[in-house]
Amino acid sequence: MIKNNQYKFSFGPWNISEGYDPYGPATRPPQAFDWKLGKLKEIGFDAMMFHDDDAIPDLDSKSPEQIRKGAKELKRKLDDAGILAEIVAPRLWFSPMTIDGGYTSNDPKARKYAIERSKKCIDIAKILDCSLIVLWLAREGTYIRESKNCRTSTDYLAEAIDKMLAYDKKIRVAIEPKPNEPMDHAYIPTMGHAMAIAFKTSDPKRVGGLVESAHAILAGLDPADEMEFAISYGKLWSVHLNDQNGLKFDQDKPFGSNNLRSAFNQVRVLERNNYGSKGECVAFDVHSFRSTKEEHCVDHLSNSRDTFLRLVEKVRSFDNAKAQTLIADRNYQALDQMVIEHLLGK
Ligand code: XLS
Ligand code: MG
Repeated sequence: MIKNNQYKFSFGPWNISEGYDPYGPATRPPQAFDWKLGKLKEIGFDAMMFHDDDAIPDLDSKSPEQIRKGAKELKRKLDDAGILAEIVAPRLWFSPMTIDGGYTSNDPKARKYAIERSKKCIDIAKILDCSLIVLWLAREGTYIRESKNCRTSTDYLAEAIDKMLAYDKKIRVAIEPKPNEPMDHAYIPTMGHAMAIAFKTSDPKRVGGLVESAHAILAGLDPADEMEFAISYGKLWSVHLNDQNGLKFDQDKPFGSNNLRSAFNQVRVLERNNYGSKGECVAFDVHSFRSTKEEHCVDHLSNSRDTFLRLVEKVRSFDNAKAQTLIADRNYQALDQMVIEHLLGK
């Protein structure tokens, strides 16, 4: 394990997964939550991310009292392990109520469900001492563009966020944009959309973004630029580092697995903007390859962390003065080669 005393690392229970895909069953046995929490600590992570129902399974069938009790038990477990809860995200894409979307469903009952569920998510976050609510807007879009109206949907989204902000004055909402999958067309596909909708809400200061590398790549964008764009608004509140081989299904490959230079540039952006200095975590939203054996089922996480820390060293040892001279001389040819040689380690 590489030593680290600057960054706080995080992952979610779903990142230790069983290997099923739409074409075949699981290839590894499920691991219990306590086992995952133990591993998280063992491999040098500091925080855990949660969906509301990772924290409280079968959330929809539980009473407020059961939810409170479950969240308190979880908080005790996290405290005993010395682990923070980084984010809580409402999982709005599993329920039969959200088949046509949550906040943007055409059915008012479904929209109401989505808000109620988001409030439960906030209740859980509060008990976990976590103020960051993440919205990955999975089904807020459609397969059939004529079925929904972008203007109405944008209003619905801003109204839903407003209701969350009003429900608890301490929370902040970070939108995790993704252009597609599960939907054909998703609303809020990029960080630009996320920043714009923040300014449509009643309290823009409390609405920001989370960049997932793979989602930016799926939108045909550069993850490092998506991050620094949000940073320029003071709104990059988390990152989901991973990798993605072009325009395919969401692959969630280990960080740097596909494009080391892009990974270097993502770390470079985080480093030069002091990311983490306000408590932001570096989260890895990565999955094991389906072929991974049980005994290697957390290696994608520890490898991503190691790659990140190795790249921090690469960023710090990059000769910025020399790069500036080449930039002043418009010698981008030499700059390009300089980056390649630096990454190759000569
Ligand atoms: C899916 C998302 C999801 C979020 C959390 O594509 O990355 O895992 O990060 O809801
Ligand atoms: Mg993610």
